[in-house]
Amino acid sequence: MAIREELEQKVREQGAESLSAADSKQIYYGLLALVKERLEQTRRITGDRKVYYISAEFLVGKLLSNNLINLGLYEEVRTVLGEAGKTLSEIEEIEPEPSLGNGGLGRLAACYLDSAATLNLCVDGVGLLYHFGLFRQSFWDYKQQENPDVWLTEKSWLRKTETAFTVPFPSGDLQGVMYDLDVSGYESGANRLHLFDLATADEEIVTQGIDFDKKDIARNLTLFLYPDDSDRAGRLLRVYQQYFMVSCAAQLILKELSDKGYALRDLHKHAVIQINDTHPSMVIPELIRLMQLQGISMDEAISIVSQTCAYTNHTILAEALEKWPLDYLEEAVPQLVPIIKELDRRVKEKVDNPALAIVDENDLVHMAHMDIHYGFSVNGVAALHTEILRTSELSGFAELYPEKFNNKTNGVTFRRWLMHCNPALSDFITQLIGNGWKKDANELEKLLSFQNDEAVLRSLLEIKNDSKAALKAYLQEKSGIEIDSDSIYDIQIKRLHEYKRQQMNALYIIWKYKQIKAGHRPKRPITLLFGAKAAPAYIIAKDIIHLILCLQEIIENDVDVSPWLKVVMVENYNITWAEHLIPACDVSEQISLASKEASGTGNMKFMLNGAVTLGTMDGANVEISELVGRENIAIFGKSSDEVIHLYEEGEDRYTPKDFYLKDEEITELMDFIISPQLMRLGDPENLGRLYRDMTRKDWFMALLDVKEYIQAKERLFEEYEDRMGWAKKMLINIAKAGFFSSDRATAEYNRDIWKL
Ligand code: 26V
Repeated sequence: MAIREELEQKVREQGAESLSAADSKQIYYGLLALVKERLEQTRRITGDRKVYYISAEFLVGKLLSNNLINLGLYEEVRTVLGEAGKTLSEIEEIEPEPSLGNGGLGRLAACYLDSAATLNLCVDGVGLLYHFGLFRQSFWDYKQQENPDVWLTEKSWLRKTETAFTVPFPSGDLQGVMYDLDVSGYESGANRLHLFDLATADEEIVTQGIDFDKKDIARNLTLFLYPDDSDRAGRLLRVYQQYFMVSCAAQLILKELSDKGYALRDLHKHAVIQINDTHPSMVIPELIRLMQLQGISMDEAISIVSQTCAYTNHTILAEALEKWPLDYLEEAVPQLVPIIKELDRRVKEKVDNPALAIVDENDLVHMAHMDIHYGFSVNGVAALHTEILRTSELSGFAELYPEKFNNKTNGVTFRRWLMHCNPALSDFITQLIGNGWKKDANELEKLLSFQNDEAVLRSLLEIKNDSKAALKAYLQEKSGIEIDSDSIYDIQIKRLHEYKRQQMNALYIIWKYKQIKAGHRPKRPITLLFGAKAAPAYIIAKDIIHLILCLQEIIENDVDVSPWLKVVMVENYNITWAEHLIPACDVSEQISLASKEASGTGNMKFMLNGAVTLGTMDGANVEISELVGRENIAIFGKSSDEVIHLYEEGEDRYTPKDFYLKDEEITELMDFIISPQLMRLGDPENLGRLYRDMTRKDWFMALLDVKEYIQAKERLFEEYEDRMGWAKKMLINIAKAGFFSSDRATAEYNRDIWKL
């Protein structure tokens, strides 16, 4: 049946008279039913060998357009809707965004599932079905508030399956029920994302905001992603959640193996488990435990599991590298403790180096160490990151197991991050170089032949202007905020973390505010856009949000400055916001302290959409700069080597106080944070704490790079005025983005690790 008739029928089932009379809700649910049927008919990717990508996060985003594109229905549906006087974006407004992730780690998992299906690789995801996911952020009194994100609806893309597993806990057994999401590939077959829910989960136990009884695991296990871990009960809950996830995953893997008729001993021949950061690390002892229950010896179980598991490291930040106190594990997962101790004993027998132990002298269990000893592959997520792992953070391991270490520079799916979020640019590219880039992203390089073509460059600028106008309209509708679409859009969107240095960007705002106050107006107005959630217990991160929101307000109400400078922090930043912000961006802020950002993936999405990066030599920025050349990116700040040396120098490595006191300009910027003007508007406790932290500790060295940052930013804004020159930079960035396709990254995982 043609899509038109099929959709007519589906909207009637939703109670509409006809498509043209249907409201957005009826059309959305009609399309949902239609696309779900198509997905069920889509060929299932199968294989004798299969990857299980286990992750605490899968930030899949809204799925309607994504599935329409992949199933080849996008254009037709766009046309049919257009004839009925509707747009796809109106319809998508109805779809709730699944709240199953926090940031880059989860979004990367979603991109890889998309690419694996596209490349016909048999890769299923395994994770948890969080009822309220990551909290919903709102602002009140210039502060972040957290509330449950109610995203699960009666009708959704999820399919409840018959599969359920029993997971043993000291307080009794709990049931995990499997829900599936179909993962379509672009003009290809489909894989699945398996999400386990606790059969007895009870949303009613949530009381105030996101508070609930952390000890009631029989009812709370799958309610929230990353529940507050500022107390012991919260940290134990994280362990319970992780164990619930990996036990369900391990049982699923063994069940599928036996359903296919393979022997348990052949697990490593038929399955690869990709451990996405350390949240799923307990899958290693859990698999060993389950194999032992089926009569396999410890020796053999260890050997098989070690040939099955591969670990991806996504951070070198010490505080993010999970280390669980042994007594937590004894309380939460006592059945794993003897196995973990045995794994540790074998390590200690083999190597006499306390730095490589699984259980350290303080009885902390280093999850990453277990992954490295008992997995066959360890990969970093960008060239620089892997290099730092090899030579510094994990050097002892790299010496012991050089063959295990490999790099897989991250990638993003161009279906979502260009074709879906920026159809005008996508169509324009196709008009210039044909369709081939959609399957082979390297073909984008063909665009380079247009770098001096004035008509092409003008069109690029026009497309950008249209996206900027679209963002202006979207912001107006969503938050009533008015921005100037002729201004430069400078955007920083990512988790809020001190190492990402949103606070340094805030210092720029203060600097620019003072400049304008002193009569130095910019050539063109500047709009600085932010999007970021802070972990609920991360106090300084919340103080930084407070500062930015206060600055937003002060500037808004200052008639001298507001025509020239605008600060907007969007509420509840998520994938949908990113899809609106990224196409409209002129300047992409990637300003982490060098060596701290493992890769970044937003940097890739911005580049692909023709933004110019303002960044440090960190993560994948390094590779971006090598690809586009120094004329097409603005690099500033200390290098990762310099930063690593500073940290090695210990206590007196770097003293922010010196920068603060010795440089008048920095003194002025910092003092503004506690000026009467700010303290009157904001909360003196929050602002005072941030000021003290930044002048005394400044662990991520914002004051070290801030002056160079301001200069580099000003220079870039100057360059923006050469419109043709800028358009050429845009074109070169787009043309060189092909390397950052997740199709390339996934193919490399398969070539070097999965070997499907
Ligand atoms: C760690 C923790 C520690 C406890 C509190 C909650 C929490 C949540 C997430 C994590 C993992 C942090 C690792 C992470 O997200 N890394 C990011 O991975 C991206 C994909 O590889 C990469 O682009 C980013 O640079 C990296 O920060």
